[in-house]
Amino acid sequence: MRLIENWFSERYSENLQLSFRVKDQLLSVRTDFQRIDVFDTYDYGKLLTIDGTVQMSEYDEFVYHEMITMVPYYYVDHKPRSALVIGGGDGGTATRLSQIGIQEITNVEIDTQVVEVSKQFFPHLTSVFDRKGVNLLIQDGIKYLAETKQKFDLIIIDSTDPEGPAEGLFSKSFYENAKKALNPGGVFVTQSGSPYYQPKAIKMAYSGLSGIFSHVKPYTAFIPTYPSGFWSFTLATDSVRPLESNICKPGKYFNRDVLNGSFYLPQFVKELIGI
Ligand code: AG3
Repeated sequence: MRLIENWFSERYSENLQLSFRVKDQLLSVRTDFQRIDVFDTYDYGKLLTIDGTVQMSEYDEFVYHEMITMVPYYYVDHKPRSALVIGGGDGGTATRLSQIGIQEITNVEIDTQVVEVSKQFFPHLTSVFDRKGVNLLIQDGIKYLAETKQKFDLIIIDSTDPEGPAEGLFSKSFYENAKKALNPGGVFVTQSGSPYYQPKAIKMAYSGLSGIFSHVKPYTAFIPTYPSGFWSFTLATDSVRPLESNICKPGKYFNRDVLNGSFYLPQFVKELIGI
């Protein structure tokens, strides 16, 4: 990754980019799948990027990781015990799952280097992989879901953008396999990109999941280091229980109001997905 006068920039379009002033470039490695970089930034601490796109910063990872775990947690129609994470080799998603009381976690990451790099720079997030009940598998999540006989209460897709290795994680056949691997009353959730800069991602997730699950509900969060700062997730399930949001424990971003409010979509997002 090129550093111009100690700034790392993620390019959103021909005409817009977000730049972080960088104290130091801590690592740059080309793996079998992608290029991984780690920067030490002034405003957001350590920053993990893949193919020039921000995956996680030390100071705002809590938003993404709380929202991708805690929201679906409260939608499972029983107390969730088991979860499958596809992607998420940085450990952030598995860490939050473990904190909210899910002990049986299978985490399938395609690129062993994502885990190795994260162990080096974000050990507080990867230590979950050493915990009893947490099973880290280095393999292709698409193949894993097509073949597994196991069933889970939660399936979480913590992927990169739907280009390159992650593209198949937004396909209908993948969603069908996910449904087969869910326990009754279980919940599927995928990150589905920035409605401003990646309208394709939320459209693919919404339309693909709609044919397969009876309830498909996109929700959003504010994540400063991601394109436009406005981010979407798409949740899918076959059974919605009345939410007992009065029992929900707040995180640092997540709370009872966020649980309900994040599902209220701006008009342009509704129109994007045709609802
Ligand atoms: N995975 C979703 C990151 C997508 C960011 N896209 C971008 N910056 N263009 C995050 C992995 C964190 N566990």
